[in-house]
Amino acid sequence: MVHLSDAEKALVNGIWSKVDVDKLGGQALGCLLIVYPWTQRFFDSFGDLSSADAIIKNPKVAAHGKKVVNSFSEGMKHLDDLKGTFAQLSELHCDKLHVDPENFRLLGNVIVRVIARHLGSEFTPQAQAAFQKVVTGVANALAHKYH
Ligand code: HEG
Repeated sequence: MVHLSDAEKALVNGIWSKVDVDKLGGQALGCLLIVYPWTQRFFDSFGDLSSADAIIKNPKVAAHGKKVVNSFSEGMKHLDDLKGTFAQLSELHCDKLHVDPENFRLLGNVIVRVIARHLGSEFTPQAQAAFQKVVTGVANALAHKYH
C-alpha cells in the first residue's frame, strides 16, 4: 500500500490539474508501445504499429490511451482506496485480457516521463516523488486480483 501525506496529495493534484488527460493518454500509450515494443502483443487489433511514426499517428492508440488514462484519473480521486477503485479492472486484466502486471509499472513510468516532457521544471523532484507513489499504487492495485 502506498501512503501520501496531505502535502504530497496537494502536489499530485496540482500537477494533474495542469495535464491534458486525453492527450497524455495517447502519448503515454504510444510511448509504451515504442519504448517497450513487446507490449504491442496485446494490441494486434490496432492496425499499423510498424514504426514509431505509425504508432504516434494511429487513432486506435490515441483512443485507447485516452480510455486508460481517464480510468487512471478516476484513481486520482480515490488515492486512499486504489485497491477498491481498480478491483474490477484488475480482474478483467487478469482473467480476460491476460496482461502481465509488470506492464502496469512500465505504463506508470511512461506516464511520469510524458508529464515531465510537458511540464519541464514545473514538475519538481518533490512532485515527481509524490507522483511516482501514485503510479506505483495504481500498478499495485491493478495487480492485486491476479492469481
Ligand atoms: Mg488496460 C482495456 C484501464 C494498463 C491492456 N484498460 C482497458 C480498459 C480500461 C483499462 C478502463 C477498458 C475496459 C473495458 O472495456 O471494460 N489499463 C487501464 C488502466 C491501466 C491499464 C487504468 C494502467 C494505468 N492495459 C494497461 C496496460 C496494458 C493494457 C499496461 C498492456 C500493455 N487494457 C489492455 C487491453 C485492453 C484494456 C489489451 C482491451 C483493449 C480492447 O481490445 O478494447
